[in-house]
Amino acid sequence: MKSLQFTLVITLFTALFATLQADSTVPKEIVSEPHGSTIPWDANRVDSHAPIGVMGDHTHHTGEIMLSHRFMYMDMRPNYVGSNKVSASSQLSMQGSGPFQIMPTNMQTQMHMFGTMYAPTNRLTLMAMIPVIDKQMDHIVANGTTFSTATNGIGDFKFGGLVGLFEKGNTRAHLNLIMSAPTGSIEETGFVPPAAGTIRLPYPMQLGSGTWDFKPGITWLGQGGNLSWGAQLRSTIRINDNGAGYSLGDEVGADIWGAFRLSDAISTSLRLSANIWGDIEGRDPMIMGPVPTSDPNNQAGERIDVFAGLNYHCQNGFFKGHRLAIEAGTPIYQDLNGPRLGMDWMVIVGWQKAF
Ligand SMILES: [Cu+2]
Repeated sequence: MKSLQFTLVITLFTALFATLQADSTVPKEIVSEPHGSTIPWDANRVDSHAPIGVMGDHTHHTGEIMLSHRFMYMDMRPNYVGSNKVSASSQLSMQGSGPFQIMPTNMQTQMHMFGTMYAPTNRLTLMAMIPVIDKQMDHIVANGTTFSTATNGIGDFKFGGLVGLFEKGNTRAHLNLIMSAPTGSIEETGFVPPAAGTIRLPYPMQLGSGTWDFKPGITWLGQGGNLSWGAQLRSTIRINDNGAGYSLGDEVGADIWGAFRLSDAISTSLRLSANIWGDIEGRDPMIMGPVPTSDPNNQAGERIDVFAGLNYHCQNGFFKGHRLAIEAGTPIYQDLNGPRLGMDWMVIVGWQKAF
């Protein structure tokens, strides 16, 4: 299975280089053909950037550099079995009918994502992102006591290219070819009172995947009048097993959004985000315990979130060209291989500036 994925990665990178080769010989006029009366896609519009929660949504013109910083806060609660909410205590052996000695009750994830983009040509935008992550999880024990664990540090470094596919009138599309390097720790430990010691913490508290991951996707964008819209299909393919003996589940996701331009500087947006991810393959022998977060078969799920957002693109003065954006979302559907904590709400704020 892993060698099949490796072949897929090689094939896609070959396709990338073939595209770049072709790029140098295709005149610009053929790449973008203005369509009669249609106004061409405008990269300077406030809503030319997708809602801030979408990554790799836009490309840049030759020579442009962009810096960005996003902050994300996510609150997870309560536990789900399938699409049903269940109380933590109902899953405990002494208080409920469940098999567990420990249950998570809620989790908070904070992430700072620092990013840079650079376009060597109009057809290719390179990008790199490094996250700094802070996680904390509260638990209840079968005897009624509670405790929390926390981890923090850098996550997995992501880098790659966005390759223009076409630009036709007021629509355009690009490929997202992103790799994730295993720079995040998968050996985070914490003091767990029921274990009476410091042990390696369960999978959701680790900071990285530990694997090289390929994240191919495709993004499509359109504009018309004061409206804009877009869609992105994305995936995460774990290429190898990590040093601890497992790989996180593969993922596929899709986003669709629409934005309305209120002025040259401000647009509002609505986004639907659907995600499906698999269980863990293999297991880390250091991660164990009578808690569902330590079970490799207790991780998979699917979820659809709805987000409302605001983009701001400063038009004049000292901060001309700076972009600020915010987006907040909550699930409208989730079905989890639980018991497992579900997402309750999240907010993302971001700053971007191109030079
Ligand atoms: Cu950018």
